[in-house]
Amino acid sequence: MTLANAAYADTAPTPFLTPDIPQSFVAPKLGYNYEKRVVMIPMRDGVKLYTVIVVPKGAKNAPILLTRTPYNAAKKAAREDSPNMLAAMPPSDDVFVAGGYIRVFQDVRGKHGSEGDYVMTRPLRGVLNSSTVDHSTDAYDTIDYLVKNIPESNGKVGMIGSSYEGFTVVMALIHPHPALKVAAPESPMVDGWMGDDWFHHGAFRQTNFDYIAGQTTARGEGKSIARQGSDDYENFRRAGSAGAYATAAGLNQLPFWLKLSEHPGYDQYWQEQALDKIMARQPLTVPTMWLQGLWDQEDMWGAIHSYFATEPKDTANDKNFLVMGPWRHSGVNFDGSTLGPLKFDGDTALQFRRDVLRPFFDQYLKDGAPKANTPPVFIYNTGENHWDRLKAWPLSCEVNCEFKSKPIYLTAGGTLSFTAPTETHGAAAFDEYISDPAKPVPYLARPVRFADSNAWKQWLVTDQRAFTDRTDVLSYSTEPLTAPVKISGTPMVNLVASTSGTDSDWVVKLIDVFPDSVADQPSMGGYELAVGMDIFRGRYRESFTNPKAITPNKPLTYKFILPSANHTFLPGHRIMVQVQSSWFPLYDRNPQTFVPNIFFANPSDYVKATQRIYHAQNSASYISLPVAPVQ
Ligand code: PG9
Repeated sequence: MTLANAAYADTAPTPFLTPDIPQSFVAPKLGYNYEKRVVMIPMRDGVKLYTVIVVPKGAKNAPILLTRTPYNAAKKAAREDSPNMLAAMPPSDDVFVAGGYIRVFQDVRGKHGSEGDYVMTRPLRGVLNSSTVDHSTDAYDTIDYLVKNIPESNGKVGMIGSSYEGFTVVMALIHPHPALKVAAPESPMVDGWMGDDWFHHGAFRQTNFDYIAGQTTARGEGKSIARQGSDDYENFRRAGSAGAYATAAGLNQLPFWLKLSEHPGYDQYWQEQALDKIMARQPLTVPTMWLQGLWDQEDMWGAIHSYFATEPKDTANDKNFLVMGPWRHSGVNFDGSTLGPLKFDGDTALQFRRDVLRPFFDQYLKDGAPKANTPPVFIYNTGENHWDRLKAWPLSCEVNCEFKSKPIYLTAGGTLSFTAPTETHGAAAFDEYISDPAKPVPYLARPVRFADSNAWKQWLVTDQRAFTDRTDVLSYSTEPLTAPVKISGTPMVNLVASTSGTDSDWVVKLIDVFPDSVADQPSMGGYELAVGMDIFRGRYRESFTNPKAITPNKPLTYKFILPSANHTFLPGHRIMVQVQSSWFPLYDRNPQTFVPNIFFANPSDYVKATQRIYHAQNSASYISLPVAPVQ
């Protein structure tokens, strides 16, 4: 008798040629502290969406936490093949698993296990969507099903998710299902043209090509774009325009790229999708915590602008909340102790999830839970390294804030000063550089690899010294500060500049320069940390919808905002501003000749330009700094 027969006394010996791969295999669920159910939930148009429901063992009257994703619900709900729910769920679910929540992940229509057609960030029903469905109805139908079909639930649903998943949370807030009691859109993609993924103030972000290919070449995992060489700076420069790169990569087969390239300006296509504007027109019924990173390299616009848009409706100050942590994109869901070389006061992401997010969700989702002590605004001070609990945001601005912002001027000799320039127009009243599209300023020190996800996650905090001494980058700096300068709000750029071309990009960086020597972290000596930086495509100076050629060599004012900051420049540090005209290959190059659509600029359109930044009395360049008192 074989060993096997001894174990299974009643079974006949297994013939040697029995195929060793059975028709199916079911892993035993012994010892699991949760049960996973996979259901296809029908939407109002008959399309069924793949949904994973994870119920903790013994759950009764439990709340439901829902995420709708284009990133594979099955995978999201199976971080590890573990009998322990904590190990099986995404790491940031730690606080909700501990709280006994039922967890639900759903594939959006057209992706992974779900039926239907996929449309990138499918617009709301209306001028851009003539069908009967959108993410608002899909969320509604899903919530309706969940509260009727999970006997262990108490019928209350919260939604959470970052980026695209944050976008689906915002969509659910439009005509929300009555069982949706609370929401946390994390770094939601809200306005893809103004400052989220696709463009910033009209300048196109070429990292999106990989994203578009990854998301839309297949219903499941998509294809990546093969590279000619290992430095994307060179790969993109050699290709020419963004359109030429896309054509060479075969992206003309992908409808989303075609739609995007047909709408380079802020036309109806983008305006009708801008969810902050749409939220501003909605009643505010669901308590919502808008959150994002202060160094969010993907969706820097969405959360803060949605908060601004909805805040006037929150008359009782009990529905609209803002959280900004010292995080990269989606950093709230990972370890928040460090970002690049920056070290924070403990795991700031866990602190937030444990001390603010979970009590906030419990309050609205758990029967009999106490009222949480949720600050209207919870924001990290990135210079002093601590959380601030504030009543309102911003603290400082040009009008109608507790404190009034103060201009800091770009002045002669590369200086930066709170005193306005006194020079009158003339030869000395500007600084000049040549912007050459053949040698654009890199956004990261070369070699640049978009596929290097670590470099991408940290790029907003990389040392700007790598670029300071380029002849096509102007730097203006204060003396070392003798007293701290705190900013709490949105720095506004007022750049008076001319170009010898007929179009131009303007990149402005607000930088904290560390002292030459930093005793407890020598590698930070002299570090140039960007507190906020952004790009503006000059053709949109007068109108985002109708671009216009720039009059060559004429000083013109360019006004745009930098990302919000809550930062203290400490004594011994210097404040610096840098100005340049390219940020490559993250942003496509401006040819510096006005053409109808920059995506399809011809090689001959790319010309060198002489750029001047003015610092005269009647044409002063400055940043309006949201200065607030230091406590
Ligand atoms: N930032 C990503 C994205 C969202 C929406 C559209 C395109 C990209 C994301 O992280 O989901």
